Parts: sequence; C-alpha cells; structure tokens
Amino acid sequence: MEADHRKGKCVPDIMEGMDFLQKISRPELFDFEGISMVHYFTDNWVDLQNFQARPDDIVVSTFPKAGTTWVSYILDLLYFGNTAPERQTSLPIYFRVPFLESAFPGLPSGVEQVNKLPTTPRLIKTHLPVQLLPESFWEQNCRVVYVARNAKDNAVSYFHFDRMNKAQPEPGDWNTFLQTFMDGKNVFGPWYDHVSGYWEKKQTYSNIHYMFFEDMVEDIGREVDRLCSFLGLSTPIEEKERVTKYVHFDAMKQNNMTNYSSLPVMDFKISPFMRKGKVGDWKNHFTVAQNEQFDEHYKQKMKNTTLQFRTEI
Ligand code: PPS
Repeated sequence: MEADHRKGKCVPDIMEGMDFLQKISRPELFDFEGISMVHYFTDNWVDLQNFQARPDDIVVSTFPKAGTTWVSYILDLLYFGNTAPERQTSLPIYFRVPFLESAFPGLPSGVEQVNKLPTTPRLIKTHLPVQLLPESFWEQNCRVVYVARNAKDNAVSYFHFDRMNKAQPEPGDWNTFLQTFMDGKNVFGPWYDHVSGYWEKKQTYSNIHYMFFEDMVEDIGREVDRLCSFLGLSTPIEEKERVTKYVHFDAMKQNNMTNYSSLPVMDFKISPFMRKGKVGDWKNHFTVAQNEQFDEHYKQKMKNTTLQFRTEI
C-alpha cells in the first residue's frame, strides 16, 4: 500500500486491483492441515507461516461472520479515528485492517498489506483457527481480540454470506449448508473447534480478550469499555460515545467504507454484507426438526468445554 495517510493521499494503489476480483470464480473446498479451506487462503502459506509479528500488533480473530468487521472498525476508530480522519472517508475497513491469510488475484496478499501498513499498532484480521495462527504472534506476546457468536446465528449469517460471495464455495440450500456447518466442512473448518480452541488458549495465554457478539448487541458501550481496559487505552468518555455511535449497525450499513459495497466479489442483490446484525435471527431459518437435531449434535460437540453462548438476549 503506497498511500501516505498523514498527507491526505489515502486512496492507495491497492484499489486498482479490485477489477480482478470481478473475474474470480467460486473455489473448490479441500482439506488443508485438517481444515476445510479454499485456495484464496492457502496460496500464500509459506509467507504466512513466516510472518514476523511485532509486539504491538493487534490481531482480530474470529470464525467467519462472528463480528469481525464490527470489532475491526471499533479498534480502527479507537486508535486512528482522530489522528487520521481521512482514512475514515477514503479507505475501506478491509484495507485498514488487512485480512492476513488472503491471497486474491490482482491484490497484494494479506501479509504484504500488513507489512506495508503505515500505522502503529497494526490491526490485523484473521479467521485462522488457533493452531494455524503464525507462531510469531504468540512469541511476540501480541494482543488477540477474539470475537465469538452463537453457532445458530453464526451459521445463518455464513449461509447468506456464501450465497452472495463469489470467493466462497456454493452453499447449496439452507438444509444442505446447515449439515455442512455441523460437519465442520465449511471454509475455516468447524465452528466448534474454532471457538473452543481460542477459549482454551486463553487459559495459558493471557493476552486474549474473548468477546461475544451477543454481548455487543446487548450493550456496545460496556463492550467498548472492556476492550479499552484490555488494550490499556484511557479513551475519554466523549470519544467512546462517538465510537459507539459510528459503529451502530445502521451507521455501518450506510457507510461505504464499512459495508463492503466496494468489494466486487459480493452480490448485494442476493444478500447485503450488513444483513441484519441481530441475535436470534436463526429462529427465522431453523425448522423445529433442524433445531432439535442441531441441539443434540451441539451438546456432543461442546461437552468438553466451559464455553457458554446465548442464542437470544
Ligand atoms: S466477515 O466476512 O467474516 O468478516 O464477517 P463479519 O464482519 O465477521 O460478520 C458479519 C456479520 O456481523 C454483522 N455486523 C453487525 N451486527 C450488529 N452491529 C454492527 N455494527 C455490525 N457490523 C457487522 C453483520 O450484519 C453480519 O451478520 P448478519 O447476521 O449476517 O447480519
């Protein structure tokens, strides 16, 4: 990224690569290190595993569709909302907080984007399960903000995302996708292992802040406070209030820098990126039979973890 944000020249060359994305086709799913993956996230694997983290890097880690963009934007505003206001109007959030494992044709890889970030700290997005995160993050004792979302709403959101996003495999119909999700055969592998993997890691690695999408919907002000405590930020109250206003669902949906409208792989006529942002939308998708089957399967998969979710608030 060649842009110099401090001088106001902030639409980087990277935007020119976006045309390539229009031409990409739906990828095949394959097994990669025991995880279902697509090549857009494995093509740069050697660089990725050799990635050199810095101690002040902040990693936003999530299972896809758990609230990544929401937390990324909160962090971006907390750190850079005042110092570089032009970033807010000209650089989409997915370039401000690069997607580490991404390797899309025509665009610099996620690793290259991170290495060219002009900001400190560097905010870095990943969906990698805990065991595949590059070692240097742990070696450098980087802060990791993990966001988890209840399995039912997470599955619904992922289903609609796969329908509208050409960089993902075809999801099939809802029943098919739900089975895929339960089998853990979606991109980035089983939800169950992802959320419990980071939860277990937290027991031995104290620099993980584990957040829940449901808590954010319930009280975003409280969650921003907790996040600031974890980060050691003494952000003034008025500033925090400004941040919570900007990151409201409706504001982010209207904001072209946070709603992904500039990413040509997504077809918003099928489903928007900022879709509903609710807890409990699963009730509009699960049949009674699907729900019973899911609950039974869930109990088995989650029987060895203390991790608890709310499916309604
Ligand atoms: S991605 O593609 O994995 O980075 O997607 P991710 O950002 O993790 O998740 C997208 C879902 O988060 C919802 N979202 C929000 N909900 C409430 N408030 C705010 N501000 C907000 N921002 C994003 C978004 O609408 C997607 O959820 P669904 O249920 O599909 O609406």
